[in-house]
Amino acid sequence: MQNLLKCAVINDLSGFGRCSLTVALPVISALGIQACPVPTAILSNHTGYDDFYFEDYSDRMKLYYDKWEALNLHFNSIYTGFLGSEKQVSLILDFISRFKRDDTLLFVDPVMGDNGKRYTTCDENLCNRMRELVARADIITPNLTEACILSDTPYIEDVTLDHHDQIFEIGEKLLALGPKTVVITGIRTNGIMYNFVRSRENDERFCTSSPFVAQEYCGTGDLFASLLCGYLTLGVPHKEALEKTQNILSKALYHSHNMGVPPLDGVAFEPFLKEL
Ligand code: PXL
Repeated sequence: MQNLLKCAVINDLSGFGRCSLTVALPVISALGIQACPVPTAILSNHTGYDDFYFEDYSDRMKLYYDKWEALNLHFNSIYTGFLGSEKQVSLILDFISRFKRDDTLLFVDPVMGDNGKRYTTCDENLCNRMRELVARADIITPNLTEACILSDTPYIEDVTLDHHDQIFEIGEKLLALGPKTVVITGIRTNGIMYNFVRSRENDERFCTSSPFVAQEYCGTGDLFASLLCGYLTLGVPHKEALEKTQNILSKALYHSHNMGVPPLDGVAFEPFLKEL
């Protein structure tokens, strides 16, 4: 009983379009970890579609996790993703003060935007307050858009190899905000996808790479973060966890592309759950 791992997943529930909780829960469960959701918002479908129903869950979250505190729950990891409002930063900091122990991994995916643009639900105040959460994290996994917002750097449109030093500098700025490890994800350069890692742990600074798979899919960042969070919760070291994450992600992307899955519908990861 003692050894069973638990991960609290603070993210939105989007009914259609694989992202956030509909990705995190199956992936983390398939890795043998109990996945415990705290919804931040409920949507009919993610915000990439032309229209969606959106209900902010901020006013209910405390009522929800108060009961968890009464049950004296603690978690081996806390994974935060999409936030429905700025107020949720305070709620998550409160959640951390109640449920994080010294050995709990705090994994923050600062979901704010993509392709140089903020998501429609993410205003400037939310972006600013996201830094408070980032400061507390063991690991953050921004894409380039989010890394630029957090570090107050202009977005780099078409990344070439010449930009790579600049991206490591952005990683340095993000590390200075307080997290222990920064992974800037999904940097496409000349047909290769790179992840840039900068960590206080062993003073690490390295890139991982994998071939770009023909098509970009919504929710790719969520699949990446869910896999990585799961492997790190299991105690897999950074580099190996990233390799395992990238391996499954590439297979799921190839499969989605081959099956003609519409990019908005997200990465079809389901056939690969049994490989985890
Ligand atoms: O995949 C990031 C994400 C998460 N949650 C919601 C989103 C998006 C991206 O569009 O709309 C609701």
